[in-house]
Amino acid sequence: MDKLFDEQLVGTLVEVQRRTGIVRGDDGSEHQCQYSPTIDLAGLHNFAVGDRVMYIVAGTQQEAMITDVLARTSQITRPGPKDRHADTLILAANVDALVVVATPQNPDFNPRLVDRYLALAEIFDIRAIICLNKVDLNDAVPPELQYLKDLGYPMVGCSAKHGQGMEGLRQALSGLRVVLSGPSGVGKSSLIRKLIPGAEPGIGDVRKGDGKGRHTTTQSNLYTSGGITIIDTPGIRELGVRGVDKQEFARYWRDFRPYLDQCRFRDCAHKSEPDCAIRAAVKAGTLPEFRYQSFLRIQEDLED
Ligand SMILES: Nc1nc2c(ncn2[C@@H]2O[C@H](COP(=O)(O)OP(=O)(O)O)[C@@H](O)[C@H]2O)c(=O)[nH]1
Ligand SMILES: [Mg+2]
Ligand SMILES: [Zn+2]
Repeated sequence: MDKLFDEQLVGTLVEVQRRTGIVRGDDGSEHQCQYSPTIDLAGLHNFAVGDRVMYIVAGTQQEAMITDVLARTSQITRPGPKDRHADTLILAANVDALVVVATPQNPDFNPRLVDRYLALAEIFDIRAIICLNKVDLNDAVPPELQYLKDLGYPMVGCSAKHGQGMEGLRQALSGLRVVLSGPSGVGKSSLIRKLIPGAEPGIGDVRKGDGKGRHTTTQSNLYTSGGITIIDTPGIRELGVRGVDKQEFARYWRDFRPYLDQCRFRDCAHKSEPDCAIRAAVKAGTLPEFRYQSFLRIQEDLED
């Protein structure tokens, strides 16, 4: 007997393709759905992996379809092409934490990049967790990371290759939906493979049915295993700090906040202004030079 009304279900978008999206229902079943043309994405910019959606499953009368998108609790965004500022791209939706992956060596430890991702997490208003991978190569914690840990950013040391610290990382990520960030080569894909058995990060999901991997690097995927959910999104490397008000930028540096009201000028850029509380704190050694240098470098990229 035909149902009079199609039952709308709630699920999570685990893969976004051009004309269809794969929705995982709360019962674990997956459905390849069309997007209903009636959905108004204006405020949401685009469908993103991690979105909570309403959908109807395929029936005799119609194909499976996403009928609505629920409001996001958070989103990781990337500015569109430089000449098209308005085109913000949502890389991942409803993310609990940004994991900032760094290495002591191979590639060399780069505090500037760590600071950049930490600032992005503050901008997106999601928590950050620092992951020092490849501790098998060198188990000394860089002093900059120790400083950031003391500031309150959780830090876990591990080795995706040899297994040290992986249990600690699992515990730190347990119950969270995370995105791994960091430059190429720090071990993001290796960590995902370790945390999510069967995941093939960077080459698309392996569908259960046919077992064929989709060999594309542009698509994002959502993986879940043992209470950890990871959204693997290739665009994460191009994350740039743009679209942020230059005047407000210093607020995203957690350790700068206590000083910001003490600069002589309200619109102090903390560069060469007299009586700048930030520069005074750096000079006095209360704020570390590396944080200030990261700040200047990234602030420079922002438009006035
Ligand atoms: N020694 C060591 N090498 C690792 C570790 N994790 C990853 N690698 C290696 O680092 C290289 C880059 O790893 P990959 O996961 O592709 O990094 P991604 O670019 O961040 O995704 C590969 O050759 C990995 O085998 C680790 O914990 N220790
Ligand atoms: Mg990778
Ligand atoms: Zn100042």
